[in-house]
Order: sequence, then structure tokens, then C-alpha cells
Amino acid sequence: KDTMIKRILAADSNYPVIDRTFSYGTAGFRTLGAHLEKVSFRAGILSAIRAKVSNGLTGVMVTASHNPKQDNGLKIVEADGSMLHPDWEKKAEILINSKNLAQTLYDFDQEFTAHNIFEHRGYVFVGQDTRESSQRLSDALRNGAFFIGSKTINYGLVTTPQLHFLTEKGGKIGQARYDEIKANDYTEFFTAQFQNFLALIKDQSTTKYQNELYLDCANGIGSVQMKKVSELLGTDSDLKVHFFNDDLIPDKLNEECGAEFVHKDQKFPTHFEDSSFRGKKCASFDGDADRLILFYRDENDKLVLIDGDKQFVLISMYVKDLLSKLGITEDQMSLVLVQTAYVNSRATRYLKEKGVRNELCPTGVKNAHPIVLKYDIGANDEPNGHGTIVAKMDKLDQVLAGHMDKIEAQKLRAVLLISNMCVGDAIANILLLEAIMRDLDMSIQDFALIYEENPSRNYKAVVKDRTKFKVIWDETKLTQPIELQEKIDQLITTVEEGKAFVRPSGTEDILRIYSEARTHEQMELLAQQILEEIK
Ligand code: NG1
Ligand code: ZN
Repeated sequence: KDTMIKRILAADSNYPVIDRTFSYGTAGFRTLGAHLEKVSFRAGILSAIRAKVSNGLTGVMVTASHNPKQDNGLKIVEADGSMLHPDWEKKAEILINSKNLAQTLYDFDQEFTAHNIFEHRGYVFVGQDTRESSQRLSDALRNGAFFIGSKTINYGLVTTPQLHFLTEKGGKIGQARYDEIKANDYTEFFTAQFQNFLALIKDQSTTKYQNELYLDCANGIGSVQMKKVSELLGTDSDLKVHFFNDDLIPDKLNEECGAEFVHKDQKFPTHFEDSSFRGKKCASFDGDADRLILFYRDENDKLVLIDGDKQFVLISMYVKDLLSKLGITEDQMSLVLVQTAYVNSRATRYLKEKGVRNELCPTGVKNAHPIVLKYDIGANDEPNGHGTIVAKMDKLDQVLAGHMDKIEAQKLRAVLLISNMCVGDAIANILLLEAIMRDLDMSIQDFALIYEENPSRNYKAVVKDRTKFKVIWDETKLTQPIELQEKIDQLITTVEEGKAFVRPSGTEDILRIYSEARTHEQMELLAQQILEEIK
């Protein structure tokens, strides 16, 4: 034990000290890549300890997703493919920020005496995105795990949802068989699920479904994995993907392209400016391919977005429709769509009209997860393109038992299996949506028209201390400063269908301001008045 700790301390001292406190935010540890080497080394130790005291495995993804190329981050994944347990987020912060690492390690040892953390072997599955700093951080991370007597399996360049998928698979099959797990299991699995679904509807002819997809890959890792899917689908496939922004040069990552750029800036990504794209079905991944935005250029060259909310409204409605065609009631199989305060009022109204159960939760997937799990089928999404639908497959199979001769039952089972049930996944979600659009014979224009959103936009404001801004649970209102909330309450009544709120970001040192109204001008006016109040 003592020798091991000595070696850990010696290795730790090789990584430069960054004088600040790191916190495990909604997206893990995230900051400038250059500041994360020591954090990575220690996160390697922490993930290995977490593995040792659970069922032997954790995963870690090195990525900063849609954030600028000089940033990086570390996200730890549990053996069941879910996000790191909240208790362990706290433990991670203690270890990463520790000023006396030896003492902290002795404390962990005490707390988990039964697990013998210095002797037991843990495994850590590691993945990384295409950033310049990712390799160095992955090296430091694996070094940390090694110094505490653990093994790592390096999957190299994979997407974030892919790393979740591989970790979940490892958690299921157990340590003795980890070497069977290959990065391509992921692409093979989702391609097969998509093909299984298409096989059910192969005789249905289509007139409106567009089988060509123009895909902006944010110059990130998503292109590599989606190209594998495309190859597996083959040239005679129903779906043909045209790849754009598929350069892996780190300098180009998320640069004027990608889901975040398209959604937040409401602009066409680079290489999609041309009017020859008019009417075509387009989509954007973010830098680590866990977010998806669909879009097209209308006849007036305007950008029309299909955000995460609309994607999951379609998915939930599709599932609901199959259930009701089968005569399966809400009591037999419950269904929910969990969204955030950022949902457009028109989406909420539409869900209400259609009778889809809808709940709100605070921003961040980890807040949606516990609600989703209360239902037999639970979807959650954020407008920025995160989202997944999770089904309790055992329960579903019981309920469908007497129905499997019916096409609706076969479709329901098959379509849910295209979903990455661990975490939102741009690749799984585009396949899932293609399957549904194909079945419903829907064009991208039909999809956009299922309901018409109010104009809305997210704004940022830099303030001295964002922790002074406190919100209620679902983040739709401020409790502090109360004068600001009173002002917002008053301002929204001055525009038609006004909706607005202010909350501190969980991932950046800024305030976020959301504004929505019936017209673009009113929406902007509302936002400007609120921004004035914040100044
Ligand atoms: P914050 O910075 O807390 O608003 C942002 C996104 C979330 C989520 C997390 C990262 C918006 C408004 N917020 O959170 O949806 O993607 O980053 O997981 O886009
Ligand atoms: Zn991402």
C-alpha cells in the first residue's frame, strides 16, 4: 500500500499543478485542454477506484463535445453505461482537488476497506475525440489507472455514446470476456437494428420519403463511425449519406459547423451555403456525436430547424400510435417525454393536444434520467439535440407477448432497439428517425410541419458572480434576484405568447437567457429588454 502510494505521488508530481478548484459539472470536468493533465491522471485513479468498488468497470471519455477546440473534458461512465453516480461526482472532486493526495487515498481506503482498493483489479475503458490535447490526456488518464493497479482498454477515437455503449456491454459480459469487445460492435449493432426495422417495411412504397441525407459531421469523430454504418448498409441501401465537414484536422473541429453552431447561431453550417441544397434533408452532429439537429433550406433560402424537441415529439408520437393501434393502454405500458424549460411553448401545446404525457426537469441528462426510469418507456431530450428513448424491454416483451404476429408489435420492438438506451446518440438517433420517416413516408418538410414553433433564441450574458442567480427546480423562474424575475414576469405579458427565463449555466461561467414570442421581432425585443435589466 505505502509503496503504491509513493509511486502514485511521484507520478502525480510530474504533472503541472493548476491553481484552481475543478468541479464535476453537468458534462464532467471541462476546461482548457492544457489545464487538464493532472486532472486526467487523477481521474484515472478515481475511475479505477470506482471500478474496484462497483462491478469492476468504468469508462472515461476524453472530450469537450461542441466546445472550442482548445477546450477538453473528462466524462466518467458507470458499468451500466449511465453517467457517473452523483455521490462519486463529489468523491471525484475531492480526489482531483486534493492538496494531500496520500491522505485522500488513505481515506478512500478506509471508506472502502471491504474492497481492498490497492489490491483488487479494476478496468477502465477509455475513448477520446479528435482534439489535439485528447491523446495526451488519455495517456495521463491511463497512467493514473495503471498506478493504482488497474487495467485499461483504449478504444481510441470513438464517439461519446459509443464509449457508453461499449462500457455497458463490458458491464454485462464481465471481466473475463472484455477482450471480445471491439469498437466496431457499436456500429455493427446499430446498423443491424436499423436493417431489422427496414426489413419489416420493405414492401411499403414511398413517394415523399427522401432517401438521401446530407450530413454535417462538425469535423469530429462522428464522421468516422457514421461512415462505417454507411459502408455496412451498402450501396443498395435505402439510406444514402453524403458526408460534409468530415475533416479530422483538430483545428477545424466545430468550426462554423456542427449541431451547436446550427442550433445556437441559427445559421447554415459551412459547405451548406449553396442554394443547390434547397429542399434537401440535412443534419448536423456535434463534435463527439451525441447531439443531432436536422434542417433544410426552404424555397426562400431560410434555414428551417428540426430541434431535439421536435425529433422526440415525433418519436414519442410514433411509439404512442403503435401502442394504441395494439390496444395497449397507459396502465399496461406507460410513456413519458421529459423535456427542459427550453422547450418551445408550441411543442408543449402540441403534446397536450395529442395526449402525450410530458414532464419538465432541470437542464442536464442526469436530471432527466430518474424521471424517465419511473415509466415503462421514457424519452428525454433537449432542444440542442441531446435525446434518447429508453424502454424496459422485459416489460415490453411481456405486454407484447400475445401480439407478436402483428406488424405494429414487430415495429414497436424493432424501432425501440435502434435507440441507444444509455445516452443520447446522434448516430442511433438519425437511424431511428430515418426508420420512422421511411415508415410514415415523410419528407423533411412534413417533419418540420408537425407543429410550428414560436421564434426563440438563447442569449448569453457575462456577470460578476453567476452563483447569485438562483432558480426554482425546473429552472423556469428565478428566486434570486427577485426584482429581475418580477421584471421578466411583467415583460413577457407585453408580447404575444411571450416566454422567457434566466438561469446560470452549469457548464460555462455565464448566464443564459431564453426568449420566445409569436414573432421574431417581439422575441428579440423581449430578449433585449431582459438583457438590459441584467447589465
Ligand atoms: P448549461 O451550460 O448548463 O446550459 C449546456 C446545455 C445543456 C447540456 C449541457 C452539457 C443549453 C441551453 N444548455 O448546459 O443542454 O447540453 O450544456 O451537457 O444548451
Ligand atoms: Zn456532445
